[in-house]
Parts: sequence; structure tokens; C-alpha cells
Amino acid sequence: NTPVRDRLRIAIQKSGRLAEPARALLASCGLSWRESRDRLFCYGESLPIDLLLVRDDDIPGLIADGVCDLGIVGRNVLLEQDGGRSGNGRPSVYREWRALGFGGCRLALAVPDSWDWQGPEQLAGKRIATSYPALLSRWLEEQGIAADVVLLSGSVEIAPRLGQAEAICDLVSSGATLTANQLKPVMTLLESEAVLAGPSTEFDPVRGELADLLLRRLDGALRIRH
Ligand code: PRT
Ligand code: ZN
Repeated sequence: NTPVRDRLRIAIQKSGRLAEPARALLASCGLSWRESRDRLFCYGESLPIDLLLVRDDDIPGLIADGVCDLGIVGRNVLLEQDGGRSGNGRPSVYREWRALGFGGCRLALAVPDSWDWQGPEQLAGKRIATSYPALLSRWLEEQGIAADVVLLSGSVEIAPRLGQAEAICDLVSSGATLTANQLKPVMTLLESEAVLAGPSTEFDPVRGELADLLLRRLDGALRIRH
């Protein structure tokens, strides 16, 4: 029984790679905000559309719990947490509404430069370090490979040198981080970019109308950009 809200609330990253481009995109849709002192909540001025500034990892959960209506987050984060949910037998509560064309990267499997890469079967019995256990486990399962998934929250690329794992599965954009750590990408598990995420169910009429208006403006803004 979520109380009826007559304003739309969008969660975006507070700081980090997606923070500025997300705000800029929403501003190009004609949204403006009154800055609050704690800089966690921005009250919408031009339209009743407010922003909540959070860690990107919190965004899917905020949508799932109905605290926020929409969110701008990497597809990698959305699908990883969705994978976690379906793993728990819970149905998917959010979905990707639009791909936004920034924050592009890929979730890749990388192995030491010295490996003579033959294919995924080479990973059998190996340890693979990652911050994306659900996406990696699903992929391994699809490949029919039994490997150990080593969960690390950061600095995944140094795991092979530390002897924590033989291979890694991490986000790659330029590839410079892999190269600096004597690793090479051998498989792409997911092509990612920032997306507008929303619930898989419909809004009530008031927020539904606001969401429709936002989507129309967003589609216009995305068309101009591409
Ligand atoms: O504080 P908060 O939790 O909100 O931020 P965060 O540190 O978790 O996220 P942030 O800001 O680093 O990334 C947010 C989103 O940007 C990610 O979820 C991706 O969707 C997207 N993105 C795009 C990237 C990259 N490119 C990227 N290159 N996220 C991370 N990286 C990292 C990667 O993990 C690796 O360590 O950059 C390094 C590799 O970069 P290259 O250029 O050397 O290949
Ligand atoms: Zn994060």
C-alpha cells in the first residue's frame, strides 16, 4: 500500500560517471530543480519531477520498493541485480525503458596476457574474480562450465596478480586498465550503457501522465543527439 504521490521521483547517481550526463539529459528535457542543502533531494521546479541523488547500486532497489518511480543506471547494474532477484525466485519488478547513449562499456572476461586463449572451456576449474556474480554465474551456466566465482567489490583487475583468481570479469571501456594489469579481454558478456529504468507495472494515472510527458521529451532529446 504505497501512498499516492502526485509527483514523479527519479533516482540518479550522486557522483560518478553517470551523475553529470544524467542531469544534463534531464535538463535538456526541460526539467529544472531547486537545490536542497543536503544535495540528496532536488525539488522539481519546472515540472513536478524530483531527483534523488544516490549510489548507483541502490537505484534498482529504490525502484523495486517504489521509493523512486524511475532511475538512470548502467544496464550492468540493473541486470546484475535483476539476476540476483530471479536467482531468489522473485519476479523482475523493473525493466529498461530507454537506452540513453552514454556511459558505454562492456562486461568482459579477461585473462592474463600470457594465456593462449582457446575458448571458454579453458576456464573450467579456475577462479574468476568479479563484482558481477549473477551475470558471470549465469554466463558460466549457459556455457556449461564449472568455475569458482570470487566476489570482489573493487580492484578486480589486480586479483590475478595477488593470486586470488586466474581470470576476471569486469567492466571495460578503453581497455587501458586491463593492459596496465597484463590482462586481455577474451569474451564480452554484456554490452552496457546508461539506461532509464522503470517498473514493469503501470503507474497510477497522475504519475503515468508525468512519465509519458517525460518519455516524449526524452525521445525528442535522444533524437537530436544521435
Ligand atoms: O559511488 P557509486 O556506487 O554511485 O559509483 P560506482 O563507483 O559504483 O560507479 P562508477 O561511477 O564508476 O560507474 C557507474 C557506471 O558507469 C557503471 O555502472 C557503468 O555502467 C558505467 N561505466 C562506463 C563504467 C565504465 N565505463 C568503466 N570503465 N564503470 C566502470 N568502469 C571502470 C571499470 O570497472 C574498470 O575499473 O573503469 C575501469 C576500466 O576502464 P578502462 O577505460 O581502463 O577500460
Ligand atoms: Zn556503485
